[in-house]
Amino acid sequence: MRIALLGLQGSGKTTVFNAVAETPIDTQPGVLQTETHVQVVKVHDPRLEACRDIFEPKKYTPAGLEVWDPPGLPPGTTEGDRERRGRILSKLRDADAYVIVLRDFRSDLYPYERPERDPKADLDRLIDEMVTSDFIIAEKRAEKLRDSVLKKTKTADEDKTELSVLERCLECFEAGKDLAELEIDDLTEKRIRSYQFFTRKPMLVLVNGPDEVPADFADGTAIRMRSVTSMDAQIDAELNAMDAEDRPAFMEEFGIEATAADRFVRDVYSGVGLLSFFTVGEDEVRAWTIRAGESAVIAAGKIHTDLARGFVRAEVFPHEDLLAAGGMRELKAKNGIRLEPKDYVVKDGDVVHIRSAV
Ligand SMILES: Nc1nc2c(ncn2[C@@H]2O[C@H](COP(=O)(O)OP(=O)(O)O)[C@@H](O)[C@H]2O)c(=O)[nH]1
Ligand SMILES: [Mg+2]
Repeated sequence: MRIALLGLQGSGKTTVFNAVAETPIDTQPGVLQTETHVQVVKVHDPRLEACRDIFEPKKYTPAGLEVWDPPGLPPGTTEGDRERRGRILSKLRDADAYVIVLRDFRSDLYPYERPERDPKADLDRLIDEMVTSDFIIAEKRAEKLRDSVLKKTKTADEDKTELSVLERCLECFEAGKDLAELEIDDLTEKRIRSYQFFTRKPMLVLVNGPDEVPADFADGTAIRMRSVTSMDAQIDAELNAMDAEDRPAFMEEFGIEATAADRFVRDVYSGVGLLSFFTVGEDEVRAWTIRAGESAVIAAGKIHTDLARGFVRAEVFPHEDLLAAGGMRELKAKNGIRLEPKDYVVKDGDVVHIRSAV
């Protein structure tokens, strides 16, 4: 899962990144960021730790979310700003979900920007940016396809189908509707996936500043936000930079119930609709991330594409059963392992071992 932080310059993305990253990076506020920082944030999971205690495996691998911290979107309208914005947005398209970081503190860092906070206005502006960007991509492609259909080129039939899908998307944009609401079949879904539309992907809001945000903060926006949370990233980044043994006292003082990384993972899992399944054994105990509702063959593909290709059956059991039995042998003796077909819907906390013919 690739989660991109998305926001205006100076909204605090890099500070949020440093609050959740295992190894914080050195930054200079106000210096133009050119690279995208990437780190995997581990999913701390007591259920997996309990499995580890049973096997004492050679290798222990928690699930991870890949977090991207790209340069911020420049607010200006100059040609240079437009180009930079286009470049950043096009790179961001490859992410699977977005956490929109909004500035909820006063800042004089960028003199051409409004120094007062107005996170709602910034959110509307970012959404507008994404919808416009999606619209342009759809419109450009549609134009090409119309041309091809008209000229009855070799691919005209295929192009006609693709065009009809795009036209539905364009209608959606024009009506100011969320592309996520568009109901399409799996085949059509595959077709439009290649466009990497922002507005078809899960979006979460993170309001960065000292105040709590009301739950209805993002109500009525043009794109539905899957969740809204707040973070005082400056404080959380400081906390994350501390030695682990100094953290609890600091957390207590500031009333922080869990580390920023844990809260971030929790929000992304629930907002995007993710779950973890496990593979266990003496060699490795490991967690994997999939979307709720995904099947055993998709789970197999996460482990290795060969396992999906040669999928025969999945051996499945809830990890709780393993913990209760105390070991694999005991679980087998109780007939606690089920065999499931390709379309079995994997549950959160399932242990899944794939039998494959390849
Ligand atoms: N007061 C306050 N300042 C913050 C907060 N988060 C970030 N900043 C400051 O805002 C500036 C820009 O932050 P940065 O993370 O570099 O923003 P980015 O451009 O979105 O990556 C820095 O000077 C940060 O110290 C916050 O929660 N409160
Ligand atoms: Mg930054």
